[in-house]
Parts: sequence; C-alpha cells; structure tokens
Amino acid sequence: MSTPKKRILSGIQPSGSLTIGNYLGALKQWVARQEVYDCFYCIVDLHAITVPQDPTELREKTREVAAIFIAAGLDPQKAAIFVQSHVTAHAELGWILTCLAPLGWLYRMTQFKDKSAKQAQEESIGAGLLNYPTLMAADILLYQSSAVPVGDDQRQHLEYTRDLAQRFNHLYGDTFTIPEAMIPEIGARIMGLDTPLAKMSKSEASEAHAVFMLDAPEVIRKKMMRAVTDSGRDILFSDDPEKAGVNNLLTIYQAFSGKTREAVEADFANARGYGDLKKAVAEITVESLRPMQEEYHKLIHEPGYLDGILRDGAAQARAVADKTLATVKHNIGFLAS
Ligand code: ATP
Ligand code: LTN
Repeated sequence: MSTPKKRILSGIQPSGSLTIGNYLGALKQWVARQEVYDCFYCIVDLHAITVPQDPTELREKTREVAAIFIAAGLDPQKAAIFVQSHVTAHAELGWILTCLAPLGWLYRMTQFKDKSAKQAQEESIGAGLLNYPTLMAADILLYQSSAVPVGDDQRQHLEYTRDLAQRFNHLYGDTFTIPEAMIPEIGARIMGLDTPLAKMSKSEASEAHAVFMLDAPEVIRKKMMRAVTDSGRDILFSDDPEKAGVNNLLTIYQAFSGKTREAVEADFANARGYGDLKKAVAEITVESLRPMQEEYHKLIHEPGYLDGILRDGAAQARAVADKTLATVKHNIGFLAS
C-alpha cells in the first residue's frame, strides 16, 4: 500500500504585483513541489488587509495573483488554489488561536516591528498587523501541513506557528501536526535593487526597488541597469555588506540559471565591469519571465475560468479545513451545533 502524500500549504498576499523575490523564494518551489506533495496554495486576502488596501485594486490583484500562479506552472489538477477569505475556517481558527497567543511573542516579530514603523501614527496601526502571525498559523495548522514552502523572511513566523501549535497540543491534547519551514537553497532572500541590504518587497513604493513578474522587457532592463552596486570591480559572491548589490545580482542570475556558484562566477570572469553583469542579469530575467507573461496575458482575459479554479480550490480546501476546525472546537469544549 502506498503511503499518503505529505501535505504542504503556503500563501502569498494580493497586496501588490508579484516580484521576482516572490517567484524565486516561493512560487518557483511551489511549482516544483506539486508532483510530490498534497498541495494547498492560498491567496491570503485576510492578511493583505492588515495594512490599508483599495477595494477595487484588492479585487483585481487577487485575480491577477491567481492568473500568475497558473501562468508560472501551478496546475489546478495537482494543487488546490484558493482565496483565503473563501474558506471561513481560517478566520474562525484565527480567532481561537488569538485567545492563546501571548502578546510578548507577537511584539517580538520583526515583520510587525518593520511594518508598524512604516505607519505614521500609532492609532493607524491595526491590531491585525500585530496578530498577523496568528492568522498565518491558523492557515498552516488547518491543513495539518507538515511543511511550508516560503522565503527566508518567514522563518520567524514558522517558529511562532510551531510554538503556538505545541502550546495548543499541550493544553487540549494532540490536535495539530507541527510544521517545518521549507526554504530554497538559492533565492530565499532576494534583496531590493535600490536597497541591497533590505529584502525586495512588493509593497515598497520606490520605482527602482523591485522587478515585477509582469514588467515589460524594457522596464526590467532599465531597473537592472540602475541597480545599486559598489565602487569596486569584483564579480564574486560575497557576504560583505559593501558588496550586497553585486551579490544580489549574482544570486538572481544563479536562481534563474540553475547554475552552481562556481559556474556563475566563471561566466563573469572576463566581464568588463558591472555593466556586463547587469546586462546578463536583465537578459536571463527577461527570458525566464517571458513564457509566464505570455500565458498570463491569455489567462487574465478569462475571469470566468480563473474564478472557476478558485471555486474548486476553495471546495477542496474546505473539505480539509472544516474537519480540523471541528476537532479543534470539540477539543476546546464548544458545544456541537
Ligand atoms: P509585502 O511587501 O506586501 O509584505 P512581500 O513581497 O513580502 O509582500 P508576501 O506576500 O508577504 O510578499 O510573501 C509571499 C512569499 O514570497 C513568502 O513565502 C515570502 O517569504 C516570499 N518572499 C517575499 N519577498 C521575498 C524576497 N525578497 N526573496 C525571497 N522570497 C520572498
Ligand atoms: N506571511 C506570509 C504570507 C502567508 C503565508 C501563510 C505563508 C500567509 N499565510 C501560510 C505560508 C503559509 C508572507 O509571506 N508574508
């Protein structure tokens, strides 16, 4: 008898257009995993509203993200693709776990510190931003996921999820699978082109910060040529903060090409300065994104098809999530309805 496939769940916020950081750190490995695992991939709109969103734009971005998922190679026959708010169990378990979540753990989260620092006044920081990791824990635990494919910035949230699951299991008996983070070896932390010491983020305002998956080739070339580097000439991987810009460009090149570090450095052994490096990184990015962009432009004109995939995905998700939620409610002492 064959053993059942292990389950994985991951999510991306529809809080802007997806960047090559989202692709290389998360989406690319989601595609690779769908052959081997029982996959649930979620567009986390409940998370997106932890910072202000324009309603019309949020709806558009949610469909755009669904189309990008499929254009990048997610197959609705192999993975459940759904919108978080379509499966009400997420909000329900989110609340239950909120009642167990120690404030001290939440205040320690770097993402909360970073994002709350960006809001001008304390009154405008929603409590949802603080509680963001608890809702993320609910997403993961509802599916009894054993692994969670994410970029490096999500490590701390995964630790929090594990701690919260262990706390619940300890108080109410074994209920949740304790999940592991699944972080790619290459591309787990793509940095901003203008800020090579800070992670590339889709909701950063600056034009020169991120390459988006849907950027036109000329735009990609322009952004890459403007990327911050240093005053030296060495085109080598390096942990030196001074060289963070060059290191980031080499990492992007490596992640798209699938080459080893040695092979990447060899490709630039005869380069005449950073201009050659930037051109090569721009070209490999343009060529890697081209097939996905072509597919995206076809799909986005078929909203009915996309909505159908999301509807089916939500039905598959509900079948699993509602079962876990029923067990949780029983274990904490809620009267059955
Ligand atoms: P926002 O700027 O709105 O907070 P974000 O760009 O950080 O968004 P998320 O939707 O929070 O993106 O993240 C989705 C996935 O992409 C996560 O698994 C995250 O780890 C990964 N990811 C995000 N940015 C990067 C990056 N720069 N490098 C590698 N992976 C990334
Ligand atoms: N917090 C994640 C997005 C996210 C997520 C999840 C990732 C929400 N729920 C569940 C993995 C599993 C982020 O990337 N910022």
